[in-house]
Amino acid sequence: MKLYFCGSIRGGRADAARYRKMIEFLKHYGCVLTEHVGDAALTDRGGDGTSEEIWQRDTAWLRECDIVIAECSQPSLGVGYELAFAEALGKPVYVFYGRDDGRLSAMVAGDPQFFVYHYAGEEELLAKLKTVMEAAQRPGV
Ligand code: 6IA
Repeated sequence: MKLYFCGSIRGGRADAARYRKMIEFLKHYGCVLTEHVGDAALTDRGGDGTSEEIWQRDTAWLRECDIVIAECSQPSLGVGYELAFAEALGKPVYVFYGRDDGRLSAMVAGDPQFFVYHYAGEEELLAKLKTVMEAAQRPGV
């Protein structure tokens, strides 16, 4: 299975360690195309490559992937764009949000095509991620 993980880069790196934990967990289920999103060395300046190169590569990976998993606690224009792009391609999209503040964008929280999961703490996050991935692995899902 090819997984596309979305997390904030230029939107802010406050949750980078959480992305890394999610990516390490997701690697048990397949190939995470966007492993760099959890890279501790990656700052909100966005790393190497021009924006055009990043867009070309990431949209190619979105076309190629089987499933999209996004951590949306830190608002990010790029993640919002990726979610809409994935939806237009008909990809299954799973969104995780770790705050209980009702501030997840209505354009994500209200999209009937997205599967949105709220969680409190890492243990609950990983338990919900496990449920999602086990279901995604079943034939016909
Ligand atoms: O607007 P943001 O930068 O917060 O958008 C973050 C989202 O856009 C992530 O889910 C990524 O998939 C994508 N994205 C943004 N910047 C990059 C990037 N920069 N590389 C890959 N995807 C990106 C350079 C990273 C470097 C390690 C090569």
